[in-house]
Amino acid sequence: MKPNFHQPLITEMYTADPSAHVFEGKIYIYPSHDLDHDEPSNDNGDQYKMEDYHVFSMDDAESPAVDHGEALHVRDVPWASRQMWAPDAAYKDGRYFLFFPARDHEGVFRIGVASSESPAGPFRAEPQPIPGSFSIDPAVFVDDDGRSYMYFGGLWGGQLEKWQSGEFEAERTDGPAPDQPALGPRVAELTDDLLAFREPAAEISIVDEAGNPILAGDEERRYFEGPWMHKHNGWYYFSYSTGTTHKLVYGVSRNPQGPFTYKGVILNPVIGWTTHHSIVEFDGKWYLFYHDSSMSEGVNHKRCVKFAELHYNEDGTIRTVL
Ligand code: FUB
Repeated sequence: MKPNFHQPLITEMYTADPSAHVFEGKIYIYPSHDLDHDEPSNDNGDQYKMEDYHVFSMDDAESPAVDHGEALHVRDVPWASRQMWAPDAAYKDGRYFLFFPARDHEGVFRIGVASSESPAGPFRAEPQPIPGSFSIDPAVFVDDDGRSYMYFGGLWGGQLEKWQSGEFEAERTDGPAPDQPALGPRVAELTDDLLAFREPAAEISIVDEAGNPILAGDEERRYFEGPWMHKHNGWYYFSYSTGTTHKLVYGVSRNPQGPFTYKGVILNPVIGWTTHHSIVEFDGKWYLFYHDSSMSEGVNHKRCVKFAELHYNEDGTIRTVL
């Protein structure tokens, strides 16, 4: 059946955090696979108990999303113990790579890589997480010049606050004071084989039009989780979720590592607490892939992937998706 904008694309299971890419002439979607359970929720995100990934593809924007089956399971990742959260994928030199966060055997979120000859998987995981990786929500961007970058990081259950000193502090939950610059997402350039960071990850700065850092208390604009990078007319668009205010917003820069100047809202709050997205160009049109919790009538950890067309204004700003 032809999919409709803002309607669940995948109805046979709960899915979230869709990372969409065009591979081999099709739209491939790499979502989280939400488990259907009714256990209680908390601010640490323990209800997001995901164990595996399925990959989906659409022949074009008018075709249904086809499930290619289980692409990777936590039991096949030696270093991971639980919570296979929001993944992303990339293509380089004839191989496809799946990047995913999970808790290691000490309960610390790390980011792993798995690879395959096919965009649909199955993917074979590296035995160790990426050295120097931490927190959640990897998004990998391969630039026109062949250089690749991973963006990542998430507050609260995503553990970013625990890394403020550069070391993991298990008990630390406080972020910067409201009048201080917000905690930034991280970026690291990847090695040519996409299996490692070239250098330690750096903190990204997001600033307002006057060049002042967005403050931790500015919950309408500060970074929370779910980064995505895309390029349009020579500008780098860094988009993300504001978490507690449930928006998808973005900033732009001439440099893939920022600083990014805050520009506006891509999507207003949807049904459910989390909001997480990707942006992809297919056949000359741009699409926003996102999720909400409408299919479960509002259960935060039972989400469904949706998509809609995305439009730019003449000045390059993004029109809020309605
Ligand atoms: O799916 C689990 C977590 O919820 C993701 O990592 C976050 O971005 C949020 O969508």
